[in-house]
Amino acid sequence: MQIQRTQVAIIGGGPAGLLLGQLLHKAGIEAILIERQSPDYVLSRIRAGVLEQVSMDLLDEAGVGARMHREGLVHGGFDMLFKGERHRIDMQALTGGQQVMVYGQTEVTRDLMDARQAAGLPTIYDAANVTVHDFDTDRPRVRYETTGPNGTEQHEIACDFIAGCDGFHGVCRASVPRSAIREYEKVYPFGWLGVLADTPPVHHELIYVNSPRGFALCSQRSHTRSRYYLQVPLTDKVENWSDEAFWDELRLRLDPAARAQLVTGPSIEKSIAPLRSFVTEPMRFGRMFLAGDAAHIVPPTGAKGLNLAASDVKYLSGAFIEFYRDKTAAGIDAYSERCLRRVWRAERFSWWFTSLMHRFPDNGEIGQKLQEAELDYIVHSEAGSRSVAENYVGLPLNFGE
Ligand code: FAS
Ligand code: PHB
Repeated sequence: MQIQRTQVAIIGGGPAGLLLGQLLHKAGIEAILIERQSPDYVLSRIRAGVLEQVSMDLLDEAGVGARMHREGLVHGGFDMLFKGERHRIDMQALTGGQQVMVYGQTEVTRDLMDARQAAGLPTIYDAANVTVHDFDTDRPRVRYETTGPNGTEQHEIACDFIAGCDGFHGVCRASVPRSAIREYEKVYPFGWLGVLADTPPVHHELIYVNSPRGFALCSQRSHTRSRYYLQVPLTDKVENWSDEAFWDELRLRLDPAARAQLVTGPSIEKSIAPLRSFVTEPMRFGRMFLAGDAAHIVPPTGAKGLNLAASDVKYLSGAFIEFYRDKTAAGIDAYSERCLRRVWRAERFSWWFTSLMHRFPDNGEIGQKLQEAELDYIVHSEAGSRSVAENYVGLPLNFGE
C-alpha cells in the first residue's frame, strides 16, 4: 500500500473538482484530485452551455477565464416560443444590465484541466475502486487502485478533508450512513434528446420552445456550432433517432422564421439525458463535503447545474481557506446551510421552468392551455418577465440576506 498525505482529497475531476483544486492551489492549499475516468472520457461528455456571472467571476478568480472571454458568447436575452410566436426576455434590461455567457462545459473543463496540468498539480486519472474512510473523524482517508506495468497497486491518501465532487453516481454520498442523510427526489416523465452539430445557430440567442408536440431548445456553442434538444419519452432510445428524424421533429416544433433559418448537418454527438430534481441534506458529513452534482441535480431547463456546482465550490474553497489561514471553522460549519439556501432557489426555478415548458402526459389538453396562458401572462407582464430574467441570470449570492 502506497501512502500519500495531503490537506484536501478531491474526489471527481469534473468542473466542481477541477475548479476547487484550482482555487485551493491559488490559496496555497495542497490537494490531490482523484478521478475514475480518463481525461479524454471526462472531456467527451457534452453537458452544460450557459454560465452565470458568479461562475464567470469564479473562473476569472481561478485564473482560467481568458479563453472564455475570448471565445464565449455574451447573451443579454433569450426567446420563448409558444403558440407559434416568439417573445424575447430582455434579461439585460430587466436585471439592471446582467447577462450570461454561452461557453460549453467541455471548454470550461478543458481550461481547468490545462491549468491544473500546467501547475503540475497531483491528479490521479483512471483511479479504480475509490473508497472513503473515517470522514467522521479528524483523520479521514481515501483509498484507490491503479493498474500499471506491475499490475494492480493499492494507494491510500491521508488528509484533513475530503471534497466529494464525484457527481450523481459517485462514491462519496453513497458512503454516508442512511441515517445521517436525507434525499429529496422528483423524476420527470420525459428526457432530453440532445444533438451537437457543426452548423451555424438558428438564432443569435437561445430559443426555449413550448410546443404541443413537446419542449425544444435551440442553443449554441459558437457561431459555427449548435446544440439542440428535444423532449422525448423516457422509453425512447437514441438509436431510434436518425439525424434526419431529429431535424424533421425540431422543424415541427419551431416557428416559420426559425425553421427558415435552420441549417442542418451531421450530428457530432447525440444522447438522451434523464431529468430529475434531487437534493441531499445536509451537504457536510464530518470532514467530508459534497459539492456539485454529488449533492444535487436540477432539470437542465434553467441552465443551473454547472452554475450551482460553481457556487458550492466558491463556498467550500472559502471555508477551507478560512480554516487554514484564519484558523476558524466558521466557514466549514456554515457550508451546508449556505449552499442549500442557493440550491433550493435554483431547484425551485428549474422545476417551475420545466413544468411550464414541457408536455406532461397526465396534464391533458387543458394542461397545454394553462401553460400557454401562463406564458402569455409572463411575456406581457414586466413583473412576470423580470422574475424569469432574475432567476435565469442567477440570483445574487446574498439574495434574501
Ligand atoms: P460531474 O458529474 O460533471 O463530474 C463528476 C466527476 O466525478 C466525473 O468526472 C466522474 O467521472 C467522477 N467520478 C464519479 N464517481 C467517481 C469515483 N467513485 N471516484 C472518482 N471519480 C468519480 N447542466 C446545465 O446547466 N445544462 C445542461 O444542459 C446540462 N446537461 C447535462 C446532461 C447530462 C447527461 C448530465 C449528467 C448533466 C447535465 N448538466 C447540465 C449538469 C452538469 O452540467 C452538471 O451540473 C455538472 O457536470 C456538475 O459538475 P460536477 O459536480 O463536477 O459533476
Ligand atoms: C446547452 O447549451 O447545453 C443548454 C443551454 C441552456 C439550457 C440547457 C442546456 O437551459
